[in-house]
Amino acid sequence: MANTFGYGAMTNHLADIQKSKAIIIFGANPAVNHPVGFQHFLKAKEINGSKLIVIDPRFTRTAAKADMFIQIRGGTDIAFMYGMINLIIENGWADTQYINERTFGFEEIKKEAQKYTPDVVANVCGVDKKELLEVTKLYANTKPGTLIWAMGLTQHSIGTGNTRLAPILQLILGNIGISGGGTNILRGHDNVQGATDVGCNADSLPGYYGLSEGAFKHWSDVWGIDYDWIKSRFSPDMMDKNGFTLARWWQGVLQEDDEKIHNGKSNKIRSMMVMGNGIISVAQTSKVKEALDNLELFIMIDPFPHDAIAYTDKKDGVYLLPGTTQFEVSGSVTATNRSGQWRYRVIEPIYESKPDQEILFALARKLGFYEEYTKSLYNIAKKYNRTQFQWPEDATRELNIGMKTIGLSGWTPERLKSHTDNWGLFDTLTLKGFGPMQDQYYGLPWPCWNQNHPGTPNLYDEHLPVSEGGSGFRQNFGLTQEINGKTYDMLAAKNSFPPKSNIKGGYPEITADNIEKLIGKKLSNEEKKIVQGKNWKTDLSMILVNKALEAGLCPFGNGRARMYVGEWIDKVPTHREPIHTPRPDLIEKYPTYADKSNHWRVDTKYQSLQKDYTKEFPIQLNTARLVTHNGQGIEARVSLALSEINPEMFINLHPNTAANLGLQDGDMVWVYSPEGGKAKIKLKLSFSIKENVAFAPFHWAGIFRGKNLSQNYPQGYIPYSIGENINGVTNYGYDIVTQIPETKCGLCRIEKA
Ligand SMILES: Nc1nc2c(c(=O)[nH]1)N[C@H]1C(S)=C(S)[C@@H](COP(=O)(O)OP(=O)(O)OC[C@H]3O[C@@H](n4cnc5c(=O)[nH]c(N)nc54)[C@H](O)[C@@H]3O)O[C@H]1N2
Ligand SMILES: Nc1nc2c(c(=O)[nH]1)N[C@H]1C(S)=C(S)[C@@H](COP(=O)(O)OP(=O)(O)OC[C@H]3O[C@@H](n4cnc5c(=O)[nH]c(N)nc54)[C@H](O)[C@@H]3O)O[C@H]1N2
Ligand SMILES: [Mo]
Repeated sequence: MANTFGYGAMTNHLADIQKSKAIIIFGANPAVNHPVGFQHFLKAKEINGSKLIVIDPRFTRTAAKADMFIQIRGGTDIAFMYGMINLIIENGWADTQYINERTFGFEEIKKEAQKYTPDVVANVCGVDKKELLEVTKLYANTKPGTLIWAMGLTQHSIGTGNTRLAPILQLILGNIGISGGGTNILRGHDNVQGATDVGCNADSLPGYYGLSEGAFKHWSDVWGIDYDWIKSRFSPDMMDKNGFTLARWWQGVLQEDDEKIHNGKSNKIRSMMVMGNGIISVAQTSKVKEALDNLELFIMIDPFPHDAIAYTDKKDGVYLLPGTTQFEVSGSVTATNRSGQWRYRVIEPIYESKPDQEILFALARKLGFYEEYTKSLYNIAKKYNRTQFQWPEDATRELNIGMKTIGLSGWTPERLKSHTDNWGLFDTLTLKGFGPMQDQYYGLPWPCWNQNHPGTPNLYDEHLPVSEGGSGFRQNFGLTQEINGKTYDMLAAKNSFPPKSNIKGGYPEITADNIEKLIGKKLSNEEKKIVQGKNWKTDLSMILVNKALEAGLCPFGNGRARMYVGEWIDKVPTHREPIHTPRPDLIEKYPTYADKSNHWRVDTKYQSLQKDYTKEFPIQLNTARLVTHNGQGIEARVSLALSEINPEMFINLHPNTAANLGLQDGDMVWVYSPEGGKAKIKLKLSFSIKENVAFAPFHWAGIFRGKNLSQNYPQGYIPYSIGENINGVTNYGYDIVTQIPETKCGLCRIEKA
């Protein structure tokens, strides 16, 4: 299933934020969710005099540290960013040279931005137009500026549009590819970057290769197994299709409504194995519960007693296998800034718990494909004259062989270990190493092209040679593109290239066919034979990558960043009202998408659901995190100490809203959703949100529609703190590309219980 919550990567690194002169945060609360990383924001302010700007519907702990805080209406960031872009262009604050040399599609963005005059933005976003002007003036004129986002931008039906427009704003200001700049997406779980990179997504093989025949052939090559064998494992029409996502897998079990499933011959999902996910942490948990009840087999592999056990009424075919924690395993993980870390095991697995990979190996044996599953590991062992593979080192070596796209060939276990071992020999501000670690960046942030490459501290930086971590933009989208019949060059302009480049301008990605011309040298006949028909992504010999680097060229070429995507529904990012909007008067002007059939194997509703709900459901519901709890919450709610700090589920309302509803602080209230969900929660009054907005954390479970489920946990394993799960009331609504749930932006009604 897709990692529904994964979005992008940091272009720069956390310490690099200290070099920013302006920091603008859209929909992230690092003081709470990245409290260690937040030290870099505070240092930027205190040491570098940086200005901190926070755009959030809620006055957060991060906002409390801001120089400027704009309390935006949830779900309207596109309108706000276009408002900024419009003012930037009008006032001549755009970096025209950068736009001309390194980007594509600016004129189309300009056209869309012109619609967002300060008056329009004030109306759509619920902000003062003076605030928009002040923020824009400050941010556009204080450089370098870094743009930070996290879940406040992504968890929307227009999440993809949000995450396209934020980098576009940075491109227009020339803020990408410089130290102190960039778009820095603060990632979620430990190793979520690594999990995305290795392909825990339903739309790609490892390394973002996709699901094409070429992608399968590449990985067959890496794994040393027959492409035809892999092909034989799929029904013919499903091999290249996206899978289900975590957000909507339940639709693959339930078939009772008008949203069809498109799962080929297999039809319904009958069993599910969950490894390291809370499962009821997505919207529509009553549907999740129904789907769990209807599975034939449900297996959870987790170090803790999973809340989903309490949720389902299923009596048999439910298994909880004791998994290990990160302290009982070792291996490489990827940090939020793309740097690798080697993690050593702290203790042996305790009691009867087993590391995840042992469970997977045992399963592969039972299912009869252990040999194919481990073939590449045994092939690597052979190269080292061993009869057994070495876990986890050989798994990392497999990534070195296969993951060209993001440049993991330089991440050998030996190098990663030496970074962890010599942790104290790196500069904490620049990541540069000293002594034996000289000429390397801490953790070899990817792309780390080969075993001599130092890693890439900041992406797309044309101030450094490629061999020292520099590059232009990826040349991914063809040599030319058309807009309204006019053809545009997709290679970077003549003057735009990193130092020491053999080509003084843009060039395509490296292939066997173009390499001699680009590097200005001949390959030997033998080299030619080896790389024939390959490109830099599929050439396991490393000849193409190494030769490119020697000529100062980047394997992925030197192209233009794309602001306009002709083949997408929103060719440029487009503001659309949330499906459940508190401003139904704006639906006509900013309608949501047409319903989408076969969206990650299920039909998904947009326009057919969008209408005026505000009479019955007048309050906008925002959900997010607390510092003491984590994710679905089981890890913290089985801790007595953490449970004591934040012992109970709550929902916030502004005192005026509460008073209008006849409610006071401490009342138990029923929260109702348009989809028929309800939850009984304690009311806490707060000035951190505007009137007619509610805020709730999503960390609780164990009470469902007022009913205590604690007898359903295994004996002796009832969490210290249980409560209603707010995802019982978060609304239907999913992103048009990734299908992430619209959990930041629904509607509800609140009544005294
Ligand atoms: N203590 C703790 N730390 C965590 C986690 C945890 O559960 N607990 N979870 C980890 C994970 S998995 C993740 S993904 C990260 C998430 O890190 P963050 O994204 O920082 O997490 P949230 O608190 O969910 O949301 C951030 C902010 O988005 C705001 N927001 C909501 N809607 C909008 C909107 O439409 N526009 C704008 N501009 N802002 C909006 C919310 O009010 C909230 O303040 O945190 C990680 N760190
Ligand atoms: N309303 C609302 N809903 C949300 C969000 C929101 O902001 N609002 N945020 C969303 C986001 S960004 C996320 S990431 C999800 C988070 O939701 P989940 O991913 O469901 O949250 P976690 O509680 O982190 O679940 C991780 C599970 O993995 C287990 N685990 C830890 N280490 C290991 C290991 O090594 N092996 C195995 N097998 N298991 C392990 C933990 O015990 C835990 O049960 O919630 C999403 N849901
Ligand atoms: Mo997350």
